[in-house]
Amino acid sequence: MREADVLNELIEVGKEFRLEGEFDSFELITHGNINTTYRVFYKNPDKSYIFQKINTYVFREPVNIMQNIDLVTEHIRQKTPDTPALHYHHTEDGKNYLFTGDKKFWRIMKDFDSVTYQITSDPEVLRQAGKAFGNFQLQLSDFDATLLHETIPNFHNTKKRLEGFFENVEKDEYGRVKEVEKEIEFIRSHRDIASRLTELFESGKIPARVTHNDTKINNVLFNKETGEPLVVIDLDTVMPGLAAHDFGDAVRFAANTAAEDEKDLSKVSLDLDLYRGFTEGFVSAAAPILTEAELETMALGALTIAIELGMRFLDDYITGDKYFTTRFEGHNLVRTRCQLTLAADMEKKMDEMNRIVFETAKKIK
Ligand code: GN1
Ligand code: MG
Repeated sequence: MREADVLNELIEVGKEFRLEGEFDSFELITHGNINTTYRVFYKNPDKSYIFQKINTYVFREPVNIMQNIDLVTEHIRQKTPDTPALHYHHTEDGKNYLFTGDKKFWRIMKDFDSVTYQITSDPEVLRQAGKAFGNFQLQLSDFDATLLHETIPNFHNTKKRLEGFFENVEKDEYGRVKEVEKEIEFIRSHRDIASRLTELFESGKIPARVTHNDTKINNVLFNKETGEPLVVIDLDTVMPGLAAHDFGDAVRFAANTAAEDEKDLSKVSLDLDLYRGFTEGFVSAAAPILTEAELETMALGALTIAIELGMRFLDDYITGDKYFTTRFEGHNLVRTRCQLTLAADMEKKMDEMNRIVFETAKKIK
């Protein structure tokens, strides 16, 4: 889309939400892989907002997302009235979203004066992020999950995703399977271990919780001065899930020594100091609710999500790159290789990863 068209679109959307002041400028935020996000600046008074266009190919029922977010943020607000909370603006007819004539789905969130991290080598940052996601879990531990819409069914049902993936490999609709035999073989040989978490849940050994389900460190906003977490954002996938999913997704993103789409695989590995930082933050914050059986699945959660996401990227690659936003040809394949390399490294470090979880838990109890 041309810059001038984006500008006009944003101005029109801003008007529908009756924002104060005059439109000034905007910047595209490029970290998300699904929705399109802009930071938009207004003047007289000076204020900035986060405008998001929801990807309705991925989120088929976007109104349901907004209902979930309302309920969850309200629950958190009641528990911690003095801490910052997400706030969405409303249109004249009282809705926290806008469906435009051309079927685009928009929402506008209050912007926070904060810092975010894409990648860091500082374990303290991970400890704080762990605290934020552990707390999030704790705050929602008494939330009635039946109130939530399942915005993407079976989102972290790794076993089911694997079934779908191998069906798509059989179909090979885009003729790309021959390029990625090695990656498919890795996933095939890890099918059992990647299904274990789903099976533990299905057999009732670990409980379902209300989880965030997209715990990348860039979904935590930090206070610029104190370095403490301010607020957890991106609540689009808040749904019933497992504690190990939230723990694991955060670890596979933030304790990776490289970016999620690093091409040079020699840079990709799991950093145990970063891992320890996140574990200490998460486990200590969520300690009041985590069961022994859940603690046993934390490291497995990291391995599972790394394999699951590697498989999701590869699935998208072999089915024509329709789901994730790709920024260059073969982007999904680069992402796949990075996640699978990370998974292989985690596998070697599983004993140590488990030990760190238990050492941390012991210190707290
Ligand atoms: C997507 O767009 P973003 O960054 O919020 C994806 C996550 C993946 C992530 C990988 C709804 O999240 O599941 O882990 O990309 N979100 C959805 O970067 O599929
Ligand atoms: Mg997200």
